[in-house]
Amino acid sequence: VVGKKPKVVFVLGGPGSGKGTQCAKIVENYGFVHLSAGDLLRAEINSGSENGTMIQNMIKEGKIVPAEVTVGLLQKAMSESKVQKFLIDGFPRNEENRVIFERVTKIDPEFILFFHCTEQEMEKRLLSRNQGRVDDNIDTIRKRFKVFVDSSLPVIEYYEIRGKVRKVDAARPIDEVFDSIKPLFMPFVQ
Ligand code: UP5
Ligand code: MG
Repeated sequence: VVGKKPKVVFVLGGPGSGKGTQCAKIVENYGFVHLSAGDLLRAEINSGSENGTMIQNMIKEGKIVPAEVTVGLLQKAMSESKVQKFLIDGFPRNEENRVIFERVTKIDPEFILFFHCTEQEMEKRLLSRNQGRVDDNIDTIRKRFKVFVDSSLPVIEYYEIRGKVRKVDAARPIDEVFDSIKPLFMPFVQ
């Protein structure tokens, strides 16, 4: 639709901090569209795409897939959506992700929803998730934590300096976390 610039909230936080869980609740209550970069990459593996094997190997090692691939999937999903309010979950994960997304889409996020949680709690959650994810084993979980600290926290710092980060204590029960983020989405109620 002409003149309808998409509104984007980036949802970031360590592996198992509860990004997907809270996004589902935001969708129900505030009419956003949830785009999990990880889910889009896993769907790409299952579709038998030529990038599938490469993506699968990166996820198994907890590494970040090249930005062109992820940004391409996000752009496609955004262009196919009628609603233009997006929660982009688990992205951007590094500087390269951030820069390429900005260059390709020209979108400046409304804010960054940052779920803060201890590694001990996140590890416990991931090890008891039992959804058959190839990266939910202790070896890969440790690698994911390291990549988060080394590559993703600097992106959060980038936005922090620009006053865009809304930090949430994600170590609390699901409903308490959700109650604390509701006020952030009130401005988006039509
Ligand atoms: N749970 C949730 N909230 C809870 C709470 N408050 N109290 C108690 N339990 C809670 O939650 C995880 C588990 O904890 C669930 O069982 C839930 O019930 C429970 P979830 O909401 O799934 O957490 P989430 O933060 O979404 O965890 P996820 O494992 O999805 O985070 P990751 O960031 O690790 O995974 P993602 O899918 O984003 O990425 C996976 C991989 O894909 C990456 O490692 C990378 O290899 C690749 N990737 C890229 O390369 N580029 C990208 O842009 C994105 C991904
Ligand atoms: Mg998730």
